[in-house]
Amino acid sequence: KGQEKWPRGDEKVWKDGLRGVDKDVPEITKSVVHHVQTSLARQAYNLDEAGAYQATALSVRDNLLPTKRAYYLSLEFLMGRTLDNALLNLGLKNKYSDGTTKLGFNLEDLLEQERDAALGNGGLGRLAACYLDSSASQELPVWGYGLRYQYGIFQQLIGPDGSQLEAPDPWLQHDNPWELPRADVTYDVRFYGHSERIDGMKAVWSGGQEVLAMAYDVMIPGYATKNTNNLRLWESKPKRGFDLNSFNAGDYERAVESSNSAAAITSVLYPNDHTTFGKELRLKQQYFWTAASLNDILRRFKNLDKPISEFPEYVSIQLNDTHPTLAIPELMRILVDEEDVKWDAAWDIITRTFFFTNHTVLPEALEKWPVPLMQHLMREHSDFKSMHAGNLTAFDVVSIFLQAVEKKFPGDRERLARMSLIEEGFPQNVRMANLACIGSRKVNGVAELHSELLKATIMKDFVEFFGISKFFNVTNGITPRRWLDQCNPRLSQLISETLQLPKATFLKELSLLEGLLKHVDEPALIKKWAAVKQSNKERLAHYVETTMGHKINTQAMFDVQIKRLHEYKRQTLNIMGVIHRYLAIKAMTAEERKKVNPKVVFFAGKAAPGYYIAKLTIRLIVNVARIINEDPETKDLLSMFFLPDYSVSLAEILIPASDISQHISTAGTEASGTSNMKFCLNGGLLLGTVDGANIEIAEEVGEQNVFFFGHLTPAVEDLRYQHMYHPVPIEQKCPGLAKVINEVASGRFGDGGVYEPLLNTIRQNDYYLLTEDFDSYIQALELVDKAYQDRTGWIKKSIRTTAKMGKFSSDRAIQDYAQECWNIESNKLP
Ligand code: 9GP
Repeated sequence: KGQEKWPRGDEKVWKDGLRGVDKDVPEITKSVVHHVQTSLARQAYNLDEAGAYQATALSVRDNLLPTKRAYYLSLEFLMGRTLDNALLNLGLKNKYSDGTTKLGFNLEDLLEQERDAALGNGGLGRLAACYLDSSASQELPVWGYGLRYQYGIFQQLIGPDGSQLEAPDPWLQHDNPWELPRADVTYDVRFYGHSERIDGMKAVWSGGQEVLAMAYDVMIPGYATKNTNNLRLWESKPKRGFDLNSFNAGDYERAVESSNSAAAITSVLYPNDHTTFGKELRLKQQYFWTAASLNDILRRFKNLDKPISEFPEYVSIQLNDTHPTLAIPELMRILVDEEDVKWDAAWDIITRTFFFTNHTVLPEALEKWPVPLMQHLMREHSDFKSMHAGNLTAFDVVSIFLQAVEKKFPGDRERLARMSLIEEGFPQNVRMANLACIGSRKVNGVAELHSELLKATIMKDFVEFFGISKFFNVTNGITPRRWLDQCNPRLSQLISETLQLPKATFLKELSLLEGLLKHVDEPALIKKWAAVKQSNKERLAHYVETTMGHKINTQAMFDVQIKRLHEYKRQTLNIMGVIHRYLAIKAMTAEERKKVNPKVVFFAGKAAPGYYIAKLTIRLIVNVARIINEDPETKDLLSMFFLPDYSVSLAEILIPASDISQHISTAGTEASGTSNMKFCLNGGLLLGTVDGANIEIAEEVGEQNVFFFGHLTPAVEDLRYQHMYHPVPIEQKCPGLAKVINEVASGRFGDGGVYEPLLNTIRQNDYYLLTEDFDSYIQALELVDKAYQDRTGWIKKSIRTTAKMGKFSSDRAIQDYAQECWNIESNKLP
């Protein structure tokens, strides 16, 4: 613009370098220009030699820095809202608050405008989001890869009869300022078609459907650092607009058919956790995503100009559950068919690159895919026939692996059948957990108990085959930035004042919270701590009043259970407990009622749309709430709310307000749980079974500060056996629960007949052992009431709980992965 002169060199080279689009610009020029622009923030036209030196040096230094990266492949990233988080991580919240106020807007109101990015079902997706925050905050080179679903997890509405209704979540309806569309980053992905072998080993895959994967980048700002990591989400697009021939022939439907089917791949998130249905579109999503991600990872690796055998020195890939397991055969295909790597060498690369995290031992939640479906969709990978020399496909892993097993355990046919990737049947199925295990260098569970169960159950044969050192544990974690500072700013501030530390210090080193223990008996702290909890309860009460029109007694104890609806999580136990309490209060004299501890019970969570029993549980909760909240005799002592449309944002309001929260899964079924950590970090006490991460939380905070009940994991199998073969009528086994069930069946809370299928799961078989744990559950609730009567004692428990939550920071968890698996180090920025 007039005086802007290009001081040196070729103007076009500078301009192309600045735009970074021209493929002809050499990497080195691009890299120097990049540093001029970003690291130095200088203008090209007035760059002097000193500046050019800096930029050149930074560019050279890039080559010295450890370039290894880890990639976190997750089909779900439950990010929630971004604006508040970005402001806090960047340390800009106060400035923006002032700025927007001057412009006549309240920042807090603007934050409410944002729609949650709800690209996940529950704990698994939220864990991935916490891990991205921790990686960026610790300057670890970890990138996420996922899918950019047009529709996230469905919106939950409650119908007039109390049932869950589902509506789409068009979260991209308005512009999304947090993503950068990258039209320059696209890959072709092929489905169906046929493959032909040439010169023995290599195969060429052609025909079928080709779709385009286009990248959208989501920046992940680290906390109190300039470092920003990237989450790359793929969107599917038609490779060609529409079929002109059909269009010209007047067949408009056919003309757009293939472009519609391409766009459909990333249109919607599957709303199931812990269940798979073997749906073709889901498998297509998985292949589309893993193929695009691997292409991208390989392209970046190739820029390093290293031999392919060194791939694992520069790349680690974490498989978040079995969903990305197709990356294993896909990388095999690429290495053998496209990169000319010999089969054995390729397999060696694979088993040094991948790492697998299992998130559940529930058998129904372990993914299996029908062989015919795979063969149909992914021609090139899925020749499942036995090996014949010179014609190996990616899935010939099956036979080669089984030969090795046979060699180690000769004649053990049952073991072979259990360990095979193929489950026999009609149709045959591919067991994804087995494939993920044999293709990965390490396998981990997500809490101590879960990792032990993994080794003792679904991975037992594999432990015996590979040896124990392949298996390890990383207990889950949560980011204290979102789950303390952002959701509970007053508590964060009080902690900062008490410890006399800036927030940034303990939010980055959570074990410093232990310093609170010194102050636990100080009356001033106890008073302030109680005041923070009270204000959070009022914030929740305000939310309920404005959204549901109910007034809440904020002096009552707040008891919260929020999670996906599932029989193993036993929301049913909770609602049966509430009814039991209601009946008990009804039977009391006025004098007795005076001694009752007033309580408000909150539920929130979504049920998978096809999960009938889970949906029935919601209906029961809503209808019981309608009765007891209107009962003039009891409503001041007991009320209950089902808050619709549970989300990350709603959790941010509920968690800081809880006095007690419930994590009451049948022992051995909840792999870890992460909301338990969030509640405890915010000073809410825990009522739970001896399961998942509850156990480690109790180890940290001391058993005197948690309320445990119920049978232990080793007893569960025997009890189930008893139920199956020596059933005892519920009236005999658990009269208290039988009474509650009879009240529901008799229609006290609306048409009892409706709930029969739910009640029968308890009366018959009782797989999740409610009849076994009910009595001790009720006793535990009584202990909670008793402890709550002593308010000062309760607050001290609350402070002690928060103080001991350092272990559960996702910073620790991500360091465990970085050291145990990925072998990456922080790229400290100046
Ligand atoms: O059910 C587990 C939950 O316990 C755990 O906290 C979470 C994150 O590790 O993963 C859940 N698993 C799944 O959603 C499906 O495997």
